[in-house]
Amino acid sequence: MKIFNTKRGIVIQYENQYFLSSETSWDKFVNRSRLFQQIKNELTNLKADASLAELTSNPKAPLGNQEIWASGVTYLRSREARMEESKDAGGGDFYARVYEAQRPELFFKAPAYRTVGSGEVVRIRKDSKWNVPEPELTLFICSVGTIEGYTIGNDMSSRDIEGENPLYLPQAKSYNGSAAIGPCLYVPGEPINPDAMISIEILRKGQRVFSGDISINRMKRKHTELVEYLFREMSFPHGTYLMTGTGIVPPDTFTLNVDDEVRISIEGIGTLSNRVAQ
Ligand code: DO4
Ligand code: MG
Repeated sequence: MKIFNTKRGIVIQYENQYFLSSETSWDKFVNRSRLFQQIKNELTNLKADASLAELTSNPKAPLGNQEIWASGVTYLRSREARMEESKDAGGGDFYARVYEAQRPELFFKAPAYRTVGSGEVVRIRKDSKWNVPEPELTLFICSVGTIEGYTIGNDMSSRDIEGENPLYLPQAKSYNGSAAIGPCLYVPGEPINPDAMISIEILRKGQRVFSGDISINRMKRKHTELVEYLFREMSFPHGTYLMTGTGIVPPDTFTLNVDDEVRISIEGIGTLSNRVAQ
């Protein structure tokens, strides 16, 4: 089941049919435990409407008042790339340690008003020369702490700023337009397929300049482990999103340019597509 936040309201796609929910508040609609079963029950009172399909090709971010949090160094590739970029600053060892440590790296990425949806622009900072997208499976966790759905996230990152000093992480990671999620909230009856692939392609003037893919089962940590730490000392009255870290980092010679298009796909969810601006 996929939930789209559209200009006409909340559209549910289930078994190739489309339904408009009578609930108009995104926060109220998504922030429920056993979300799949609850929505499925509600569908029995709704009438399928094929004309709603069109709205799902131009959705808003699947977001109300949820915060976006992120996990770091959960894949070997992220650990390697970050050790390399920060070695001159003497920060490399921290990434190796956090990869092995019991406590994961969790950081605040963005409030809703700094987050964009599919079809909108993500930004690179004017004071940075080395920028990459980070394609990440993103969990939706309701306020009681259970994983209820998934979306695709782009954790835009300034590698030169983070590499200069790990203490600059908030500046490398959080700025206007640094987070993208979408195109929908995927709410399956079971946890997502552990072998689902994440893939990314970056287009420049229509030509592919980078592509990569990885299976989500290459992640070192369990989704529930990340959630358990996130919820230890924080409450989320509307539920929250949690990006689970990147397993794909372009080579060190690559940086994003203005007008590049970043397309991130995850099996079962769809494609998050964003143009880059400054
Ligand atoms: O340690 C810094 C951030 C890591 C991150 O964003 C990732 O691994 O995806
Ligand atoms: Mg990341």
